[in-house]
Amino acid sequence: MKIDVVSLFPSYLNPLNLSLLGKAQEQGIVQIAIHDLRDWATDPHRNVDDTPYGGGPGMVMSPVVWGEALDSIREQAVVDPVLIIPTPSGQPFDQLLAATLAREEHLVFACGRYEGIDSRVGVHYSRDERWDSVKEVSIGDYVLAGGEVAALVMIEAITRLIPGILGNPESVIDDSFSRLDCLVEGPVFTKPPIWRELEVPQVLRSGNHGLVNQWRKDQAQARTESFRPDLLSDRAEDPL
Ligand code: JCH
Repeated sequence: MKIDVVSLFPSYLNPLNLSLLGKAQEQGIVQIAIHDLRDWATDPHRNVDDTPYGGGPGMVMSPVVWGEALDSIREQAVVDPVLIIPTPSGQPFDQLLAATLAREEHLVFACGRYEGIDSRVGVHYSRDERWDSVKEVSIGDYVLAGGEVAALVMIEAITRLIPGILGNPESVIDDSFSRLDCLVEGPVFTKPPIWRELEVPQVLRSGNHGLVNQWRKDQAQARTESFRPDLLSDRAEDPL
């Protein structure tokens, strides 16, 4: 998978070269390129933003500069890429979207700053047949200072689903939200059996797999009821 990230603060994306993703890049499973948006600014001051039409606080990122950046990335591409624009007003990012995007060959993340990117950028690239699709995506109901951290979150969630990137594919399938029953995971334990007077539940050390599985289901149900009742009501509406 090829991933391009365009940002005014390219060093925000440095974590992409660490750990799991650093290794995946060395192995050639993923190729990540970080681009500085300012490289495509043309005016003498290399500005990338301007005042908002209709008034109001802050600045809006120029569609002219973004157009140059995204066109030039498309020129280098060998397949139609998916354009992902992080924004607090986008489609919610979830495990299903992560799994869908993990099957794509080329993702381009357009990370905005200030009050965001001129809305015509998303409209224009939705109509451009040289792009597979455009997705405006929110990672949650809070406002970040820019799209970089949202892109990091999405890239981590997406790339760990690519076959060969994790040594341990079963742990991926068993995660919260990738399970068909849509419950969060219950608690997990390792040695020692007693730590600071806290004991690992006896059932987990009983060796009875049937009892262990039932206990885990009950724990997952209880945790979901207390922290994520929304998941249980969604499930009731959903025939799956
Ligand atoms: C972003 C901002 C005020 C945006 C600029 C670009 C995504 N889930 C999620 N939270 N926040 C983001 C995100 C993504 C890209 C950008 N900002 C800051 C500030 C806004 O409207 C009043 C919009 C935030």
